[in-house]
Amino acid sequence: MDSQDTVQTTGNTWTREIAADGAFERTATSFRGMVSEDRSARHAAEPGRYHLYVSLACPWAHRTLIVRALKGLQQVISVDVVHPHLTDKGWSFDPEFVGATGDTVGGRAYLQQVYLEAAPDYAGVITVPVLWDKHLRTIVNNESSDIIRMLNSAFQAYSTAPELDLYPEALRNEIDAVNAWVYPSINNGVYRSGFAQSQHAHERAVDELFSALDRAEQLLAAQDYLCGGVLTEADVRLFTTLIRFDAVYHTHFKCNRRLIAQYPALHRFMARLYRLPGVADTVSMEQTRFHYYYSHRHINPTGIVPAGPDVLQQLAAVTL
Ligand SMILES: N[C@@H](CCC(=O)N[C@@H](CS)C(=O)NCC(=O)O)C(=O)O
Repeated sequence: MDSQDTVQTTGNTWTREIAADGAFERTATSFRGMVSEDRSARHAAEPGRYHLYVSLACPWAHRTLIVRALKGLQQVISVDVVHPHLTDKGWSFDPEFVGATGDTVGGRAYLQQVYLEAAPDYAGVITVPVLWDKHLRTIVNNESSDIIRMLNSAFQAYSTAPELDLYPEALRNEIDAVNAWVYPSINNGVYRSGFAQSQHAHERAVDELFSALDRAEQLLAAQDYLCGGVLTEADVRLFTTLIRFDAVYHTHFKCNRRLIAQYPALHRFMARLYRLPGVADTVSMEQTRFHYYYSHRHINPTGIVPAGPDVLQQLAAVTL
C-alpha cells in the first residue's frame, strides 16, 4: 500500500483490549521472526539491513533503543522515530516535532502502511517497536522483548560492545523470574492501572504495582542491579517504566500512591542507568509527556500537558 488515501482509522490498544470486567488486557504480538547470526537464515544479521521504527514515548520501543545503544549498534541498525501524537490512524511519520524523523526508509505517512506492506490482510493493533528487514521489505518482529534479545546476541560481529551480555546463560533463570513479575505488575501494571475501565480493575492494578515497586526497592537497596552486581535486560526493562513514572504514570494513569523520587533505591537505580553511555540520548521527556497527555483524550480530554516534574533535573542531583 503506497497511497495515503487508503490509510484506515485504527483501534488503539486501550479501545481494543478491554475485558468484560473493565480490565485492560494486552494481546499477544504478531510478528515473531528472529534475526540470526547464521548466514543462511531468512533474516541473517548484516549491517545496514535492519531498521527500527520507534516512538521515543513508548516504553517498549525504548527498550530496543537502549539495548542498541549499549551494544554500540547505532551504525548497524538504523532508526526512524514517529510523531508522538498517536492519531486515530495510529502512529504517523509527520516529522513536525523535535526528534521525529519521518519514514526515511519507505517515505510512508503512517506506520500502518509498514504493517500492510508486510501483511496486506493484517488486522491487529499497529504498534511500535517494529524491526524491519530492508532487503526482504517485511517486518521481522514487533515484540520488544524478542527484539532486545536479538540486539543482544545476533549482531555480535558488528557490535562495539560484544562483551556486554544482557542475557547471560548463568543468569537466565533469574532474569526470567524477575521479568515474570516486573512485566505484569510494573511495565504493564501502569497501563492496567491507567486504562482500567472499572474501579475494581484499577485498584487491583494499583495494589499490584505498588507491591512490586516495594519489592524492587528492597532488592535494589541491597544490590546495584535487579539480578545482582551486573546489568541485565531485566534492568533495562524496569528502567523504561521508571523514567516515565513521575512525569506521566503518577498523574495520567493515576498511579499516585507515591513518586519514584520517594523511593531512594529506585531513584538511584534510575540515575545509574540514565548515566550509562548512550542511554541519555534515548530519552525524550518532551515526546513522552506529549504523547500520553495529548493522545489519550479518553482520560485527558483537554489534551493539556502538565509542566512538571522535571525528572531529568532531579536525576542529575542524585549521587551514586
Ligand atoms: N508487545 C509490544 C507492545 C508494544 C505497544 O503496545 N506499543 C504501543 C506504544 S507504547 C503502541 O504502539 N500502541 C499503538 C496503539 O495503541 O494504537 C511490545 O512490547 O513490543
